[in-house]
Amino acid sequence: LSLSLTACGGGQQGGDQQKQEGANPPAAGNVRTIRAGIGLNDQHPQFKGLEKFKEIVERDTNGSIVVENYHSGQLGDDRAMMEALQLGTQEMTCPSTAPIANFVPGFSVFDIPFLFPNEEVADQVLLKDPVGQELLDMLPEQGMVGLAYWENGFRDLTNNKHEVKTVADFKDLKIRTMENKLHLAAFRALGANPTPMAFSELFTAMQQGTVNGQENPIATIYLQKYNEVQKYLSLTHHVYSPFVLLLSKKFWDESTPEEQEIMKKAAQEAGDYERKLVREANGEYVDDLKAAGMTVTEITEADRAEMKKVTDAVLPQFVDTIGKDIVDKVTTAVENASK
Ligand code: TF8
Repeated sequence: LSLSLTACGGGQQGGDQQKQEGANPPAAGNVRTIRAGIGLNDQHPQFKGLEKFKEIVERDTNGSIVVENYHSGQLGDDRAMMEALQLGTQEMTCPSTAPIANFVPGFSVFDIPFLFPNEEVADQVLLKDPVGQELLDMLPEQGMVGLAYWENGFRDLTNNKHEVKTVADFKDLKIRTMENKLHLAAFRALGANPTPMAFSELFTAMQQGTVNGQENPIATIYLQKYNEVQKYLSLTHHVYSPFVLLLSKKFWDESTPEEQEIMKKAAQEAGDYERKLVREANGEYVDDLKAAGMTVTEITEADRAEMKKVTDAVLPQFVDTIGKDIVDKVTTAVENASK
């Protein structure tokens, strides 16, 4: 019975006319499993957030939905996992918005360098302004449902060649970026030599010198032990990366309205918890990275403004792809939240 229910599921395309409410509610006693996979390791707050999600969902559905969490790319990299969600062969993942932009280009609005001045403004735009939900609403036609924003965080630059303080210092650094066109263009504009690469290949690439550097939030740099292969850390804060907790549309459509409500609420609660853990640990992680021998460089406001000027120049070529409407709504929301 459970097999036939799964096989009859609504299909991954948004165009099908099946009503969500009636779509294949689980038979009594039928347990369905969410396999959730992420690229980061189990020490990262993101994994602890998934554990929280599991706890809430299993409790509130009385075990009709079971959650199995996988870390360190055990189920594949971001792109492979999103494709598996579209096919309905995996149920959940939690990528940064930058790789999601390859599926829904509007999410690239968050790739605009130096868009958010601080975490409070990011929270306001993502969690309170309607544009946050408007972007999530674009996911179902790609076979995915965005349950909530979580936090990867402000991205900082590491490398093993020399200290990076100013725009001039990016020159000749081979930097791994996420698979995202705006990131590539921004680092090229800064004078670096960027190369896109899946996260799972990054550590080895740094170790073997295929790339000189990378950029990720402090928690990732510390918990993935990048200090073992990188000497210099610059607190550039050049991009704020949200995570989105994604569920396959197939699993969503096969859930009852009650289960959908439980998953949505659990995603938000676990996200609040995850955000709190990320923020609490940041300061400590910077100290630990210094103690581990990294040279940590603060960026002056003047140098950051110079970097922004350089990266702003590449934005016009991306406005049409992102959607002018989305760019305007997000920049207005940032302005309002910054007042
Ligand atoms: C990256 C991202 C990653 C996440 C994660 C692996 O650099 O920042 O942390 O997308 O899913 O690839």
